[in-house]
Order: sequence, then C-alpha cells, then structure tokens
Amino acid sequence: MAHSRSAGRQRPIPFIRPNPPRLSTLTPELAAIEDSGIFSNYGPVNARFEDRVASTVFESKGDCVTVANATIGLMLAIKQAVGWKPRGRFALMPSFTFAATAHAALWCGLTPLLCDIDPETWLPDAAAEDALLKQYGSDIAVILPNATFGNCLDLDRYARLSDAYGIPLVIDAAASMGSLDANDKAFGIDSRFPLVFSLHATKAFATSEGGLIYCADRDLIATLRAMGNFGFGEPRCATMPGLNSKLSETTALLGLTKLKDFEAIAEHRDDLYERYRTLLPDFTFQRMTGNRTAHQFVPVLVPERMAGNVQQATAGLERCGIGSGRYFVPHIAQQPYFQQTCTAADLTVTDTIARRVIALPISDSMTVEDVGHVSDIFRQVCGPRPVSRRAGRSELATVEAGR
Ligand code: T4K
Repeated sequence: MAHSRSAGRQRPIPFIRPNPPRLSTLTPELAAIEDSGIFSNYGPVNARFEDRVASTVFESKGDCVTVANATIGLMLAIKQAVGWKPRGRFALMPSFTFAATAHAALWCGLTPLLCDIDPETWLPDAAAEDALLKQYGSDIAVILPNATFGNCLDLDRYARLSDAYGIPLVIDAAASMGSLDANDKAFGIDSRFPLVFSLHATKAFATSEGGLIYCADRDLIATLRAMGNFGFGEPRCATMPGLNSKLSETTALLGLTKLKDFEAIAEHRDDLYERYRTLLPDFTFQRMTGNRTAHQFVPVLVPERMAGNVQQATAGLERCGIGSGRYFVPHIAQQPYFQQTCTAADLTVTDTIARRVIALPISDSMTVEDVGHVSDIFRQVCGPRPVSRRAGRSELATVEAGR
C-alpha cells in the first residue's frame, strides 16, 4: 500500500484524506441492491456486514447492530442502559472527548459530569472517576468513558466499577474500530457492556456516515436493534423508546467492502504512527495501552513553551502544505453550550493537554517518507526561533520558498 516516492518537491499532505471504498467500482453490487428492492430497514447487505463484523472482528462472541452514526448509537445505548426513567441525573464522562459524547447524554435527559484524564494515556483518570462515583453515587445514571483516540480502556476495571456501584456502562469507542487490546484481540471483545464505534469517513474504518454497536450480550443488541427501528418490539408497534438509526444498504455495502482490506489499512496506519514516534522521540505522545491503535490522526504535544500558542505550529505546517487538526480542543467544558448544561470537576490535566495538543496527518496513502517530511517540518515549526528567520537553512524554508 505504501509507495516510496522519489525525492523532490513534496505534494501537499492533507490532515485527513478519507478513503472509503469507491462506489464507482461497486456497480454490480449496487445494481444487486437496486434489483433486490431493499434499500434499508436492516436489509440483506446490512445483515451480511453485521454478521461478518461479529464473526471476523469479534470472533462470534456476541452480536453487532449498525447505526446511522456513532452519535445516534450512543443515544440508543445510553437510553437502553439508563431505562425510561433514569434514577440518576448524571452521565460520568471525560471532558476530553468529542461534542457527540456530551450531546448524546443530554439528548437522553442526563447532565454530563465531566472528569479529568490520565496525563499519559489521556483516557479518563481512574482516581478522578472513583472520586466522582463516591461523591455522587446513585445520582450517576451511566458511566460513559471514551476510548480516547482509539486507545484501549481497562474494561475489567469498568465492569468492577459498574458492579460495585450498580451503575450501567456504555463505552464510547468511536475511534476504536481496528484497535487491538494487549491480548491482540479486538478492543471490547466479549464485553457485556455495549461499545459504540464510528464508521465516519474520517475514521480508519472509513465509510461515509455510519456506526456500529457491539456487545457480547446478544439480547441487548436485539433490544438496541428494535429501539433503532422506532422501538418496534412488535410489528409496527412501539413497545420501548425508539428512534430511526438504521443504516442504508448502500452504506452497509461500503462497510462490507471496507472489511476486505481493513487489516492492511490498520497495520499501515500503525506503522506510520510508530514512525512518527521514532522520528520525534523528544515529543510527548499518548501512551498506548493496547497492541495496535486504529489511528485517525496523530495527536502529539507541542513543547511546553508553545502551550497556548499551538496555532504557530499549525500555521507553519500549513505554509508547507501540511494539514493538521486539534482534538479535542476546545474540550467539552470549554464549549459555551456545554458550559450551560454540564457539571465539571477538576480538569487540570485536560486543560494542560488541550493547551498543547496538535494532531498530525495520517492516511492510507501516506508513506514513511511522508512521515519523515511532516516530522522534519513539525520539528522546525516547534523550534525555539520563528521559522521564517531560518530561510535557506532548513527544509521548511526550502519548502516554503518553493510554494
Ligand atoms: N464520540 C467520539 C469520541 C468521537 O470522536 C466522535 C466523532 C463521535 C463520538 C461521533 O461519531 P459520528 O457520529 O461522527 O459517527 C470529525 C468527525 O466528523 C467525527 O466523526 C469525529 N468523531 C471527530 C473526532 O472528527 P470534525 O468536525 O473534526 O470533522 P471535519 O468535518 O472538520 O473533518 C475533519 C477533516 O477531514 C477536515 O480536514 C476535512 C476532512 N474531510 C472530512 C470529511 C467529512 C474530508 O477531507 N472529507 C470528508 O468527507 O469531526
């Protein structure tokens, strides 16, 4: 997949280059969908996709149901977990997550209770969660950790917490499709709590829009499937809370096709990530807890002296044709809507990381040479002196001059 490119002027490197299967190459499969007359409502292509994920990714230890996107998947899973009338009012989650996590809880009538993250793994901080569980007890309706940037959560610990406090658990695994745990198994395999994955165009497992909920508990998946079809537990008759979260047959076809080369894609992305780490040994990366992460991008911290001034690095990269992003910045507690609707605990680590984090590009078509180029430029834009004064002395200056 990775082609080496002869030395010379670098092509621009976008931050994210989505690579869903090309619909234009799937004409026979699309014609078959048209001929079947079934376009949605958990049709045959969708069923094949779900079965194949359950059997190949999760080794037939449970079931999957597709959803239109992970946000709506989280809404379904949270609603199912807390019941029709939640006994508590809070959803315990990190502030270092995407808006979707907080929105999903709010749509379920809950108040996000925002906790800090671990300074190394950037996963929700165990001590912070423990403290909030002790403080708020049964006022917490659901524990909602985010597997930050595809990193693996300690699900055994969460199962113990859930049992000890009698509080249900839903895992936001939006970026984790393709992540392998410390035993080299798919993250979440055999979990009795639902994991919600995103299949968005920008993810490693890129379709267009889409999501997937996996759980070892097959009955729970059956319930979520009915909830996602208007709560129809009986033919066209709502017996539970519901909405429409169904995936179209066309998107299911993208998922089914993506599965074919996804192992190679995930491996390639992880190789590129490791290359970044090798080339930037003096920078701080997230400490990974599993054996492989399905990288959507490469979050890394700029040096302490640039804290609060990450845009200097972003702009320097941009001038050299390299895209970058900032996740999760602003974090939840920094966003105006969430400031009005959430309760925040101490977020010292989150604030510190948010002031320094930048996300570098990774994509299926990038090569190790591209990573070398981005790393060189990144190192230079993070240098102590303003980049523009180094004209003629650095690769950055050469690239800038050539533009
Ligand atoms: N929970 C967590 C922890 C999440 O991170 C997310 C989503 C969710 C839940 C909800 O999952 P979904 O409901 O989306 O399935 C992007 C993704 O849209 C979002 O899925 C993802 N997390 C988040 C971390 O990243 P934005 O707002 O940054 O996307 P946007 O439009 O700025 O695009 C990012 C880059 O990708 C840009 O450089 C443009 C490029 N791009 C994007 C699209 C959509 C393309 O080149 N082509 C495209 O088609 O959220």
